Amino acid sequence: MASSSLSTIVFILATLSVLATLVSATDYIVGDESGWTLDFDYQAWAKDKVFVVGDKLVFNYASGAHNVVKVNGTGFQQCTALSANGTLTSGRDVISLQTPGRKWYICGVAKHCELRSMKLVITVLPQTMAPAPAPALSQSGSTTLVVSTIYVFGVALFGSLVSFLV
Ligand SMILES: *[C@@H]1O[C@H](CO)[C@@H](O)[C@H](O)[C@H]1NC(C)=O
Ligand SMILES: *[C@@H]1O[C@H](CO)[C@@H](O)[C@H](O)[C@H]1NC(C)=O
Ligand SMILES: [Cu+2]
Repeated sequence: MASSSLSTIVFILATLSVLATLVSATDYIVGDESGWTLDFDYQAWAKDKVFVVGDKLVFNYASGAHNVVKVNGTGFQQCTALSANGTLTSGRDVISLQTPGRKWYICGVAKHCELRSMKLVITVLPQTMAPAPAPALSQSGSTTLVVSTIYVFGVALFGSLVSFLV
C-alpha cells in the first residue's frame, strides 16, 4: 500500500516536471519594447539570453519600414540579404528556433544592417530534458506564470499526498 502510493507520487512528480519542461519554451521579443528598429544594440540584447530549441523570436516593427532576412555568417558580416525568398515582412514575424546552432538575422531594407545596426546573431542550444530552471530566471511574462502555477500545484499535491501517507 505504502509503496504503491510512493510510486504514484513519483509518477505525478515526473509528469509535472515533463509538463514544466514542455511549457517552458520562451518567446523572445527581439529588442523588447523597442522592437526591431534602427540603432538598437541587438548584440547587447542577446548577450545574457539563453536560446533553446523550441523557443521563438518575435520581430515587431511597422510593416514596410523593415523586414527580417535569415542569412548565413557571410551575409551577416557583409550585410547581404541575397534571398528575397524567405524574407519576412509582416511586422510581427515569429521565428521558431527549430535547430541548434548559430542563427543570423538582418534587416534587408536600405542600409539598415550596414549603417543602423539592424543585425542579430544568436546561438541556439539543443533542448534538454533537464527540469525547467527556477521560474523567473530567464523567462518572461506568461510562460513564467504557467511554470510557477505548475510548480505550486505540484508542491501542493505532493504535500497533500505525503500527509495522507503519515
Ligand atoms: C551564404 O549565403 C550566400 C547567399 O545566400 C551564399 O552565396 C553563400 O554561399 C553562403 N555561404 C556559406 C558559407 O554557406
Ligand atoms: C524559395 O521558395 C520556394 C517556395 O517556397 C522554395 O521551394 C525554394 O526552396 C526557396 N529557395 C530558397 C533558396 O530558399
Ligand atoms: Cu530596417
